[in-house]
Amino acid sequence: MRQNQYVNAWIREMADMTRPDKIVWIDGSDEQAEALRAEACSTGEMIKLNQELLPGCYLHRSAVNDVARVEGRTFICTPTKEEAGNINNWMDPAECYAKLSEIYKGSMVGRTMYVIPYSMGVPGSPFSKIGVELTDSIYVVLSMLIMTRVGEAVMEALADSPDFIKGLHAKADLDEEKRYICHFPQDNTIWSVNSGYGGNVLLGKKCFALRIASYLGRKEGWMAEHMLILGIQFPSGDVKYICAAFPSACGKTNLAMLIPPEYYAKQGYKVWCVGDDISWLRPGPDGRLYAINPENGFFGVAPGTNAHSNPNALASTRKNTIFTNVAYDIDQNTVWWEGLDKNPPKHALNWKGEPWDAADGTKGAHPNSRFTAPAKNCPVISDQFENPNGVPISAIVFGGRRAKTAPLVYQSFDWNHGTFVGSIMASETTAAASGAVGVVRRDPMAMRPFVGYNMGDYFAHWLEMGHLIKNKPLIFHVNWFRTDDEGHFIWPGFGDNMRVLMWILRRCEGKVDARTSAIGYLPYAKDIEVEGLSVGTDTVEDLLTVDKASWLEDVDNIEDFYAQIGDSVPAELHAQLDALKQRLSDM
Ligand code: OXD
Ligand code: MN
Repeated sequence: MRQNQYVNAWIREMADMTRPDKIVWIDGSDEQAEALRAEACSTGEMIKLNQELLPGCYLHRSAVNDVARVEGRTFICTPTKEEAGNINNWMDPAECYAKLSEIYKGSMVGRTMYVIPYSMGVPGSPFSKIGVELTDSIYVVLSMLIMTRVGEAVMEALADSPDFIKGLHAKADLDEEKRYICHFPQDNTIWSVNSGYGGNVLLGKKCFALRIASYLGRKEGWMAEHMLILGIQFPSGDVKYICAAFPSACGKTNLAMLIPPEYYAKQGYKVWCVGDDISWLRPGPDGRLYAINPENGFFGVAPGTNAHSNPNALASTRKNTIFTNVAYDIDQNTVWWEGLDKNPPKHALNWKGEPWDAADGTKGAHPNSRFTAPAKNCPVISDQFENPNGVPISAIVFGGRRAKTAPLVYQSFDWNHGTFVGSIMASETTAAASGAVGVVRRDPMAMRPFVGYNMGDYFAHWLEMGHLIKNKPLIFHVNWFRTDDEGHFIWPGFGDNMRVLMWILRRCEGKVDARTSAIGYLPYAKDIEVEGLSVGTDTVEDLLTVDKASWLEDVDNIEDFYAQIGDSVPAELHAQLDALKQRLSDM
């Protein structure tokens, strides 16, 4: 493989610290991957599943204390605390390097260090960026082979440049007390230690493609966002693209792969998935905003994925997929999770690898159990998925899980107001998460855990991008999660969310009127298509109401949140908040 002096020098330095027995370069070949799979199976790190039912599929279990991202142990190590801001955890870079060096020291003795050259985005695309991850985990290697583009072509694209993101991962002894996920944006460096859970160790994903990339985007005039990308194809063949940001557990993967309701399907509408989690966006030569999905696979939550909720995601997992922390069906040598179907295996192991009987009331799969599946498996993957120039974005959609406050959909007045709408995004905690139910967590642009610098400066960058994009997408907010007095969801959701997306696209084309409200433009209920739905236009009307009292309460909560972010919140957003308050008072 082509060598690069900067990569080599850095590997030497990291190997001097971690002291692996061997260093192995990952070339992206099937032969090498197959040998690593065999090795992982021989040590018990992975289980080869039934190759007739699930060809190329494997099961992996992470340590019981290591099953999710650890926000409390995730740090942004900028030279000053102010650059990281009040929402991020901050550590002084020198202190962090020193502290983690102690943990890394000798941690790979008796182990192999794998060198994974990878590209986020198609190698050679103007959007793409290169990373090299060093890891002592075969699971990480095999997962990165699914989630990113790995191997020779990447080193060719890097050529003699020093411009790559350096990621070091060591499992060490998986000690939670010494678990750290640290980012050094000024050094293009990520250090992750004492974890084996995907979100903490597949460094191309949240660490690079969101935290480091958001920092680079600000410096270089583009955006890294926690957004899915989908295309809606009209009967004419024309495709319009939408980016959408939702906090974790609000159905991003489901929306990204939605199945059109019959009403649209029979007219010839189709939906294509470009990405389910991350978008990199930059203005194109025609002044529009273009997006790529920098990833090459889906790292989806398994529980709840089924033939009704998301048949396309389920189909994506039927080959060449790694399942993590799901239940194991011993008789069939397959996997199972809550919500897959109503037939839990009779003879099974739970996600911890213990004998498990569904009748005892415990969970077979961990609620955050995952599948790592190649994007190309998805039956509705877009033919633009590999387009190096990305797809033009007509609309940006923000969303949250709100039982009462947010209406089904509204449109922002303009880009600055849309930035404000993104900045006040929020979700209410559900019974599925630990802690109190119904507590509002503000999650601006769904980026709260993922902005690699000061949140207020991130807002300023959004406002600045408004000047750089000549033909701006329109910005909307949706809420699929309003509930009735008994706590039942009112809107049917899933594929029927397309009905709302269609209103959004008609707004983008100037084909439908809207009414001005205190919070933005609201649809006329009659303009949301309800044919074939169990809910009618009256219910849609209810879903579009704006309750003054709950919004004023929300304004107080937003004021507190802005205060928490501090002085970096742009004056423009304070002005937007004041204007909202005024409009609500005038209601
Ligand atoms: C994810 C997340 O894993 O947002 O995508 O937590
Ligand atoms: Mn995500």
